[in-house]
Amino acid sequence: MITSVNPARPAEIVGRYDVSDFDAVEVAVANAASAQRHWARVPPPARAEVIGRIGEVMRERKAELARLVTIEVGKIGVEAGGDVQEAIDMAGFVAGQGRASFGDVHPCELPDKLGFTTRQPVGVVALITPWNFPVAIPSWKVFPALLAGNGIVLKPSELAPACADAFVAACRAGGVPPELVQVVHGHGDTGSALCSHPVVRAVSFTGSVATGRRVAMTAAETGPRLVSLELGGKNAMVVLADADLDLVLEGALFGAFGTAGQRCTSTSRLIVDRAVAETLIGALVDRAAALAIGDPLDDITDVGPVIDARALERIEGYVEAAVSQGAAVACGGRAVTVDGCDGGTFFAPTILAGVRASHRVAREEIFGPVLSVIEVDGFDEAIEVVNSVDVGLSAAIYTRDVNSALRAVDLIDTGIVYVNAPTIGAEIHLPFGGTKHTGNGFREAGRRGIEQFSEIKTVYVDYSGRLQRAQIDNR
Ligand code: UN1
Repeated sequence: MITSVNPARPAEIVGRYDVSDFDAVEVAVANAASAQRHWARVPPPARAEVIGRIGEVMRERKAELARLVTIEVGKIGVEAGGDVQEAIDMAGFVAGQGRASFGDVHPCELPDKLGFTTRQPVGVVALITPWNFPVAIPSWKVFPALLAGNGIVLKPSELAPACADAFVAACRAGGVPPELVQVVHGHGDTGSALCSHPVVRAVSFTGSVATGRRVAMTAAETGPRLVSLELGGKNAMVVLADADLDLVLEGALFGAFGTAGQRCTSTSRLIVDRAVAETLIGALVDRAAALAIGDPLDDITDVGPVIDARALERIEGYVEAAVSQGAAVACGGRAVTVDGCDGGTFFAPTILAGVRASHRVAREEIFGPVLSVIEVDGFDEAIEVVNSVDVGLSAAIYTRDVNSALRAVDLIDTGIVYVNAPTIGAEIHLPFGGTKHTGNGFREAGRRGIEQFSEIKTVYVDYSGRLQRAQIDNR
């Protein structure tokens, strides 16, 4: 059994779910496979209409879904609404793609011959999603996979099963054939039964680098299969000496402490030119210390809980390690209790000053409201520090100088770069993903979001009525 609880009040149970064992995975895959055979025959514009209707259902249910996001994963109201809105936007975008081109037409080197490409479904896809965007991230995977004509088995995080069930209920209410989208609940064993199932042809995973490696290995050992990975970040915001510091302040607070720092795009390193560091740290500390930590159902709350006690312990461990390596806690740095939220796992927005690029806290993903400030001398050192980690999801540069901004865009090794905006807040019609250990080359969302769920088919049509040999008869 999985018990999902409210992280703000862990005694409050959101739901209980049976763990899907090997047999349950077997049934889910078989059902998805049989429904997929019919779905693959539905023309893409008709599949797209269903996806559009799912978006409408989610719009009608937005408040209800957002509330579930708040009570299951602890997001404050506006951010929970944003999570659901991201899925609604994705439905609209993917629905439009149902009438877009699925391939290209090419001239052929021989007369009376045509070449074109189209896309075919891979079959049954396994989608393994994290708890931190419990509606948005399933939508990034489910909608493109549906448009591509696949059957789906979704394995959500064991920390957000209720949101996944509500997401799938909306899909069915929108008209998805009931068997086509299956959900299995569980931990690593359920995921690995799914990833190694012979009928599952593609696996799409979002989560940590360590789990991503295990998923890829399991899928490869019994594959090959298409595997797409969207893994960790260690996202940096660079502040050059000429930056608009008021803008930096707003961006850093939202990037680092929005969603209690639990986005894979959260700003985790503030790489500041020494010339402005003291002023900036002072202003940041004042503002961070004034953020309201509390029940995410409460409108005045800025920062809700972290997901669970394990996360709290991990975050505390990082702060201790930073201090023992010579950093200073400029604000926060500790767990806090909130009235009316017994056992809630809250951590104060934390700024660590005097962090060096080599410190553990500057290299590993923390996934909590902790911002490490690293001081540098100028542009070159800033870029070197940005690129000194082994992941590359999102980065930001604040400067008023267009030359520095665009040079940074060229030199920063991440999948997403923001200029004068924080590291969070990607829009769904642009590609999302990262370099180095953040991923394996795929991008989610945007026009290419469908690539991980479909195979390109190259077609030659010879209407000459005779055998024509390429590379021979025309030479
Ligand atoms: C994630 O943190 O896993 O760019 C996804 C953003 C959101 C998505 C984040 N639109 O911050």
